[in-house]
Amino acid sequence: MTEASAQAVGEGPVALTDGIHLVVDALKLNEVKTIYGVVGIPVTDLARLAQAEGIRFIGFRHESNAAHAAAAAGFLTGKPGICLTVSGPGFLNGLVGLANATTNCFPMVQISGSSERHIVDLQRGDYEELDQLAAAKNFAKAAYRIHRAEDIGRGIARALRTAAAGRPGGVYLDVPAAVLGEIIAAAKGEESLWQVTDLAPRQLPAPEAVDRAIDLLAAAHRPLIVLGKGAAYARADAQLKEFIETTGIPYVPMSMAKGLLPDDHPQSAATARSLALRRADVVMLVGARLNWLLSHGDAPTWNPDAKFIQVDIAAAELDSNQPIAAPLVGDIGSVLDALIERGKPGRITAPQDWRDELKERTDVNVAKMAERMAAAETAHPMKFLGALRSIRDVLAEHPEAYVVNEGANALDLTRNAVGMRVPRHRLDSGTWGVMGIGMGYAIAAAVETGAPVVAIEGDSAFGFSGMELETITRYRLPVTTVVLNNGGVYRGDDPSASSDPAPTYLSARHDLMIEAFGGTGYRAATPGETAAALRRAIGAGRPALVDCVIDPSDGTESGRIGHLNPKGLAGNR
Ligand SMILES: Cc1ncc(C[n+]2csc(CCOP(=O)(O)OP(=O)(O)O)c2C)c(N)n1
Ligand SMILES: [Mg+2]
Repeated sequence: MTEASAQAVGEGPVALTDGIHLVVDALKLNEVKTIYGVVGIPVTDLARLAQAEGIRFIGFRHESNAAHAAAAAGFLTGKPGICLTVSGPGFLNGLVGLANATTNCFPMVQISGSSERHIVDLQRGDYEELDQLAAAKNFAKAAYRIHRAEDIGRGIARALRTAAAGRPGGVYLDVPAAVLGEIIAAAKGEESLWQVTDLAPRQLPAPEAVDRAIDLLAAAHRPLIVLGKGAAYARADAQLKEFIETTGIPYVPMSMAKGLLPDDHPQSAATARSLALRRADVVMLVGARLNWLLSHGDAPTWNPDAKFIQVDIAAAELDSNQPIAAPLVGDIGSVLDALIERGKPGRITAPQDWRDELKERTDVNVAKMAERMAAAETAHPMKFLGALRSIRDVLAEHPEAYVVNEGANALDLTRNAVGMRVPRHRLDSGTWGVMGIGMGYAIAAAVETGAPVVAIEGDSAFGFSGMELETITRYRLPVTTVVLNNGGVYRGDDPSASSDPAPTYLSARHDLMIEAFGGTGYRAATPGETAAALRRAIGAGRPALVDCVIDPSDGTESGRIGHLNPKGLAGNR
């Protein structure tokens, strides 16, 4: 029970509590360890009390970054990350992170204070007036509002459950200032709280659905498994490895599924991806969606006769783009258990000629990449691949390090160049291709795991959350930011059409930025300097930034997705 002021009512003093205490008590009861947020009216005392009660409060410079951090915490822990925002604009700033979490299926709850309902709803012009619940509904998995202090326990339970169960996502929880300030009897308050049991219950697939999928895989000439970040989130690492290795089926990991099996695994077809997608006749999607990242399952990226098996917790995902010949609805761990069990003894074996075909292409592509990287080694000014070769080598000494990655070329090239060996150690722009996740994700990875974090950032991408370098240094987090600084969005040498800089041009000494906050800045102009700086920075375990000076002419418009730019009269740019 919360220690609240006592008040004489009737026979004797009655212990009291208020909305702020009840929110903190409910979060503690549900084992929330950290809140990511920005304080102000009406949530400052809430943050203070949470901290006093042993919940870590990480105070950010901008709510967007706090919300991204909560989302990453959700992905990394499997429990909803919590973001706290103030009313109106603070709430709106957080909404990008909430929407991004929902798009990526990360569990998080954005708890926001809000203004007086009787003023907001008549639009009388309150401080930070906004109909937040109505706004959030469009961008969240669900949105709820608490109207009475006695409903705080229910509201938090409902939000946590909705965020984590089934397909995870971002949930909005509106707590008006009046509710935070409402005083009720402490006993009544305590009785109103509960702990959610079995936050994300297992969901087993039907046996006939499992057999249908096994029959398809067993008859396939060129089977392929595609691992999405849902597979990483499912924490079914051992089952995945067993299923893949006993069947011999080649697999392609989506970017955040890298490391589920080590990237140099002999069955990885990551470097023969185009061939694998174009030729596969039976494709099993595991926690991966047929969205734009997989060309919606369409030819010519895919074999038009390919049959799809889809493992997903959300039945509504099936048939969203292509007919799903064998739906496997359930949690990925349970589905894999069933596939392994019912697939015995050896009902599925990937044909050797298909494995050889992919292996041959993989070997060729790996050799090509090694050549390109070696050629970049001596290039001056430094190329992306020159810096990345050094980064790759230093990270190989630290498989425990988390890698955060965003940008265009900085994203595409890092994804291919830097191998991952451990599950759930890579966080990136994800399904939306969003810029601005960098520092928020890095902070969450450091806070939740205590492991070293290396954020590999395009110079434009970094700028979206760059001020959080101060947060990183204030909390002394073991985060090293590497900025691949080619002087702009995509590249830094675009001609300008006026006396202003070109729209894509940027200019910054990021190494000096971190120095202003008390961190260590490095400037690296060669692959050797990059390796030395990164090695020292990770070894020191303190906030650092390596500004890598990259040739401004190195970089492709929009990286690998330039074809998505509208052509119009600009024609064949
Ligand atoms: C929130 C958001 N705003 C804008 C964009 C458009 N965008 C895509 S990549 C990118 C930056 C690319 O430049 P940089 O990070 O320097 O990477 P580079 O290609 O130069 O390595 C931008 C602004 C986006 N994806 N997300
Ligand atoms: Mg750039």
